[in-house]
Amino acid sequence: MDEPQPAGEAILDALYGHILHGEAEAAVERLRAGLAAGLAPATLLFEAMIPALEEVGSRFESGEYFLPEMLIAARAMRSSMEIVRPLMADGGGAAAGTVVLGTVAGDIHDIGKDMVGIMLEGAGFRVVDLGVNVLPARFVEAVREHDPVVVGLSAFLTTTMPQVGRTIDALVEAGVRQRIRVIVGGAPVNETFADEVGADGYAPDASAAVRVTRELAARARAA
Ligand code: B1M
Repeated sequence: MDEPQPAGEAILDALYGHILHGEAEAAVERLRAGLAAGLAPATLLFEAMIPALEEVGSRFESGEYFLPEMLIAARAMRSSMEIVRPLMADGGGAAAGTVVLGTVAGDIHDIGKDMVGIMLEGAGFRVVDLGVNVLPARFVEAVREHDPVVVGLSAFLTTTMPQVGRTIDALVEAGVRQRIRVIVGGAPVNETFADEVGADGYAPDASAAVRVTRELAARARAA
């Protein structure tokens, strides 16, 4: 006979399954049940929601999932993130400085970028989120408008990675590059790529993004 699972683990398993299968309403219901049972928002996010999307990616890669499955899983993730976001982003304002954040041109993935935004807000940064498919000129405009300490660029496709370099080039050409620090991230991006395109920092995930952004902001203040 199977061992009975502790309530928290059963909730995490169910939430994982609902996101994996794109069952948005059931996912939200399980998420609420998890919170009511005392599970931390970060536990629900990092131990159920994100692993589920990782599995979606693996199934897409192996041909078991197609675009519709990926879309409905993303929709279930989004609905769940709407609940988690206010619980995690309670850093209380702009004390740490402003970060302009966006997914580069040609790329419409935003779940990972949004998570970085949530964590940065939670760490006390004011986040100006430009959304997805952001043209280099829009980043330049946002730097002029919001005077950020750090600009964060996300790219999730190998085909959109070159847009990271183009965006940094546009910041240089517009004469605003020296006022800001640039951090880059997204699944196909790595440290070597970040160095090649002239970024100041790279982070593999949202919590590392907070650490690196803090370091970059501290360096900017000391300069
Ligand atoms: Co897309 N997609 N997708 N997709 N999708 C990937 C990225 C892919 C890896 C799937 C796969 O094949 N395994 C693959 C890219 C392959 C590649 O180029 N290397 C892929 C593909 C091919 C595509 C299409 C081309 C499919 C098609 O049309 N044939 C298409 C492209 C559309 C476009 O952008 N032009 C496409 C479309 C979509 C959907 C619309 C269906 C949907 C997006 C929904 C949305 O975002 N609103 C989708 C999804 C859901 C995925 C997967 C399954 C999940 C992405 C995700 O949200 N992951 C993804 C596979 C995967 O990632 N396993 C995949 C969870 C998220 C928490 O992780 O995004 O890595 P991640 O973010 C992390 C880090 O990267 C980091 O922190 C985040 C949190 O920890 N990070 C930063 C992110 N930004 C950062 C910025 C920083 C620092 C760290 O500093 C500023």
